[in-house]
Amino acid sequence: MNNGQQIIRTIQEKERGMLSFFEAEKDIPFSIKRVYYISGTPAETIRGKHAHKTLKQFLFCPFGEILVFLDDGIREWEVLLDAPNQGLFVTEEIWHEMHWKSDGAILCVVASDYYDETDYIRDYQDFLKYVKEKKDGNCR
Ligand code: T46
Repeated sequence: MNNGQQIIRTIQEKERGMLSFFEAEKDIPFSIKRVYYISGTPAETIRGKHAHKTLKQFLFCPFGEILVFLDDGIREWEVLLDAPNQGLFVTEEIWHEMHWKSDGAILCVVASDYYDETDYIRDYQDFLKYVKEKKDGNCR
């Protein structure tokens, strides 16, 4: 099962720590148009709770622990981001919620497009309706 998890290339040195990196086109299967990050978030905070109609994103957590719940309208799964060398692709039409498991965990995101509020589906019932209509449309 492809759950979106991706190892980020990392160089670990005993004394100097870890250097992780990814490169546009080589590691990320979309053009990166935006980078954002979320900081200063207390443990127990839940963010997200939406899906995107077209946006593709790559999430990673270089510090702390964040549990991400994902739902494509048919199946649900979760991915724990708890190491700097772990990333997660969240493609379009995936309901996602991020649960902060540690104080101040940092969520970094690279995205395939600029910020556009009209790309968000923020109501879960609307999301289920949207994916069902898309699926029924594709079956015709
Ligand atoms: C997502 C998850 C992983 C902007 O003005 N520009 C931006 O680039 C972003 C990302 C947000 N905003 C504004 C929109 C809201 O007024 O920042 C405010 C907070 O955004 P939101 O409540 O959507 O934040 P999260 O943490 O629930 O979701 C964010 C991203 O918005 C979303 O695309 O997939 O992180």
